[in-house]
Amino acid sequence: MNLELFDDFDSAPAASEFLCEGAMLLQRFALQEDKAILAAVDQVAQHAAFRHMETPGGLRMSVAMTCAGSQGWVSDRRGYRYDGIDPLSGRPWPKMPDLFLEFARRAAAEAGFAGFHPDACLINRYEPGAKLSLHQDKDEASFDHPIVSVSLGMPAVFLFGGLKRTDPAVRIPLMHGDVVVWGGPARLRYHGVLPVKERAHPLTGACRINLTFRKAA
Ligand code: MD6
Ligand code: FE
Repeated sequence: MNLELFDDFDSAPAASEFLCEGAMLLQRFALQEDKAILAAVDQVAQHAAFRHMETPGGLRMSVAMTCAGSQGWVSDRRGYRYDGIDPLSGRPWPKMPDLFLEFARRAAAEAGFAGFHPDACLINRYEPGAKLSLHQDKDEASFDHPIVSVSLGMPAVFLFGGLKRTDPAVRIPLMHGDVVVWGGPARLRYHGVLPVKERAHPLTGACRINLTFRKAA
């Protein structure tokens, strides 16, 4: 085999990997749609700009965020929550693009969660050095629905822990086009992203875009 073929960012074949009961890594599942998804992200960001939210403790998050859908995730001095209104514009968040809905539904089904219909898409933008500390996704009204997470652009190392903060975490490299689906008994596992290293990607430059689809309300 010519290993140089796989030296490139996006040339390895699609594959899926079982992470634990309820969690799957679908490698390069978003590759065919990468440009269309990134174009839709640009559209969303024209109406709801990327911003660095404040944590309840008053720290500026290193990751810049925006949202699409009838619900958006918000963090400020009052805490974390979902809200139908973008606090920056005072208007509803941009509608979820049909492409997003269809893609999230298909990825969830591939991982064994049929009938997923998200109402929130949180879009994270990482510049070199940006990170996400270990956390649980628990602001949603019900944990009966999975989360679908799409990684585009610069690679990152995903930390995947257990149900307690102190449980050991494994390190999972996430490359352009990779999708993680997460639900059932894995839904409340702690996870995070290590500081992203600079390694410019042809489509995004020195940035990583992550979309997470959720059923929030
Ligand atoms: C990220 N992702 O990959 C951040 N949450 O940039 C998340 O926080 C996340 O990837 C729940 C399920 C999958 C995820
Ligand atoms: Fe998360």
